[in-house]
Amino acid sequence: MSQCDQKTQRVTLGDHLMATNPEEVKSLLGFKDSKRVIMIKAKKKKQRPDMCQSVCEGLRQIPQKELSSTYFYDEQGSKLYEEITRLPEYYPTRTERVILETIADELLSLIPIAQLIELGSGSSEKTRVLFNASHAHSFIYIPIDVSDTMLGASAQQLTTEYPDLNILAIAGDYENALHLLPPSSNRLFLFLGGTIGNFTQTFQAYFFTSLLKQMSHGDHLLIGFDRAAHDTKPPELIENAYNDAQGITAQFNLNILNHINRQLQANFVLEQFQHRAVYNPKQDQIEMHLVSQCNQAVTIGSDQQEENQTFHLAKDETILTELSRKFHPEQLQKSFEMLGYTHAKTWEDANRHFGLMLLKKR
Ligand code: SAH
Ligand code: AVI
Repeated sequence: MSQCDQKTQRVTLGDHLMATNPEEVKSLLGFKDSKRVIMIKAKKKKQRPDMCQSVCEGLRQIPQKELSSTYFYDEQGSKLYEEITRLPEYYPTRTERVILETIADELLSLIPIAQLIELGSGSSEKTRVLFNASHAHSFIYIPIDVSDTMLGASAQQLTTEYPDLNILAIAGDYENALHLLPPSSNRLFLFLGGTIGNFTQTFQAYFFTSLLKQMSHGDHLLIGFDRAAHDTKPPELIENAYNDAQGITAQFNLNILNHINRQLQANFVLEQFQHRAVYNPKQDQIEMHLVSQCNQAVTIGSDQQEENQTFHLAKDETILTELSRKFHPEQLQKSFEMLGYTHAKTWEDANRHFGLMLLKKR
């Protein structure tokens, strides 16, 4: 178990001792001794490409340039995503919330939760359904998110709304953060919003295999998934969710270029790109692109930097920014069983637009 020492603001996590930087914690969270929240930053455990390397590799790719959808989520990107979740066209968030509200009591009676760990927690908006349904907050809530400003602000807000809730907020990439989890049994891992759809099939298999290795007997995983088009879910419903009338999804898509410009001193001109999102019925996925409006060159890194790199885009050439895969529940269940998970239960809304799948370690 973790020991959160409020006075020293240090967190002991199994074998890892992470000393938080108190100034950083204070500025991110407005931390007060009375608050039961600790925020830590996950350090890189593995040698993974940094942002510059990943962006340059993606832009070098032939024939399809691409950027990791993780780079959507700077402060502005997280705010735009929150706006998306409230759009009339974007059905996944409100549908998932309805399912959560329906199943909350049943779920909490099935699992005696010691830790509630949320991957890609964002604003933790829907997680409140579970906080509201549980009478005493005897578990530790561990939100993990790469967007540290959103994570900090949400954790702070939660302490106000739920004064007896202990929160260990981990800022960083899922993979790095998972290595920092305090050992425990009876953990419920949450992966909501359909974010599993933003993983490629290969990464999905790799990621959930490593997660399973970390899970103990009695741990569960609850996955929110968006369903593929079917008899009562026309493809247009899915496509419209990514082409809203107010253009918020377009802003969200273009913001990835702003994030890269700022972080990597790049010079993307946003006006020279256009948002495109199409549903590919053969692959059951939304493919989101930025379409170059002219022949252009983009430089990553400033002139003063030795290692700057220039990339050329032809008119109408696209950069793939996101895949949002949609699922058939039976296939999704089978893919988890093949990895070694046991299927416990799947719930869906009345229209079968969205689902929640509960899995456990065999
Ligand atoms: N779970 C929330 C938010 C989904 S949006 C919901 O259901 O509404 C996806 C979230 O995952 C964002 O908050 C984003 O910052 C986070 N995220 C994206 N890539 C990540 C990564 N590699 N590691 C950790 N968090 C990530
Ligand atoms: C976070 N994720 C599940 C969203 C999705 O629907 O794939 C991100 C998003 N992209 C465009 N709109 C919303």
